[in-house]
Amino acid sequence: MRDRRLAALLRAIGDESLDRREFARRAVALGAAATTVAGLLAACRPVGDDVASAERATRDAAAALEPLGPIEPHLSIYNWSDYVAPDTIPNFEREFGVRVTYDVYESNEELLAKLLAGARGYDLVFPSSYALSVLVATGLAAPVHRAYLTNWGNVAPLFLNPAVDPGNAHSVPWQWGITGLAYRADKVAPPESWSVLQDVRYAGKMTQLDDGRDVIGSWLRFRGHSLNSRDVGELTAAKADAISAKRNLKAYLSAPVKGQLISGDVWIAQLWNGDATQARAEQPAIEYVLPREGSTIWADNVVIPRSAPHVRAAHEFMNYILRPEVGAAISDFTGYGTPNQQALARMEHPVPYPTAEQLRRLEYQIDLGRDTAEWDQLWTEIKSA
Ligand code: N2P
Repeated sequence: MRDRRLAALLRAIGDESLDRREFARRAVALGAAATTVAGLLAACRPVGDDVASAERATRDAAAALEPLGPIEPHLSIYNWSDYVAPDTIPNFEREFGVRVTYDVYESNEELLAKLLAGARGYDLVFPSSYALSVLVATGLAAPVHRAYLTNWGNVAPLFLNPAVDPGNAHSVPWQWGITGLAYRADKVAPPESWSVLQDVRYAGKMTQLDDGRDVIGSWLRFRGHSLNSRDVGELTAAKADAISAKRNLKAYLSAPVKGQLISGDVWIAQLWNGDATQARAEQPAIEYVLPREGSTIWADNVVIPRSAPHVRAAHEFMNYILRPEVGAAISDFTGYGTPNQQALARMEHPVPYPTAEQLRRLEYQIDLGRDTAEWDQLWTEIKSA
């Protein structure tokens, strides 16, 4: 039934009686996962759509040169958890006279689901590159008025002009990091391979991220494949490996696993490097490794949704975090890498860029387009196995 209704919606986009944003809203309302919706949209790109997005880009480029109104007294931020320094928000509120509402999420899928379902009210969100490309393609990311970013020159050249957002027309780089294994060095030897998650000796003491891209990606890498694979055979093997590891897992748990690593309830956790650094500050026995088969390197970005009510305050915040001392404080607290070259120079614990050897084992996730639905289905099957 749901599939029939989705198919009807898809036909409606095809004959242009429904626009893509309305399609996304209705499909999510029918219970389709956000990533599935993004995949369907990519798959059914109607004739003329490239023209439509080119027209939007031209309109946006012109709009980005227009002056913004005065700063609003509110700002609503929707960010990953534990991804800002404790004083970043209070200092901004005090200096700019803006009251900030701050909500958190744990995955790109959670963010995309909200925005594709038509959530309004957020002024700033923080997608990883592949999720940014979905927001740009669906027209959900607003153009950045660069004239308001007087600190833009602090961004390291490496982070300028990413393929997913040419010219940084809709985004400001935020933090970068990698996905690996955090472990309790007082309990286990350094886990060198993703296969440790299949080791029954640690059953009940291990977790993987609650994130289909990261879980399936780790098992693809384990067999020597790209973590962006669309090959049915490779994906089927990844599913089997994920399910065999799942028998040993305490849970699929993302950033909140830190508490359990600290308490010793969890000994090995698939985790992002900065969150592991944060946990280590409280429990020095927590170490971190990049498994030998390799993993994800990612860059997250600050984006203003097109429906944002406080666009000027959002720009002031973007410019604020580009200050060297503010950027340094954020990365010193989060444990992640900063794309701000002036901030890097001031950090107490700078996160160095991965070595050439590590980079050979690291891959960026890309938007899977029409194959997103296949991945979503696999993740659902793994979670319910
Ligand atoms: C911070 C989350 C890191 C973001 N808790 C992973 N892209």
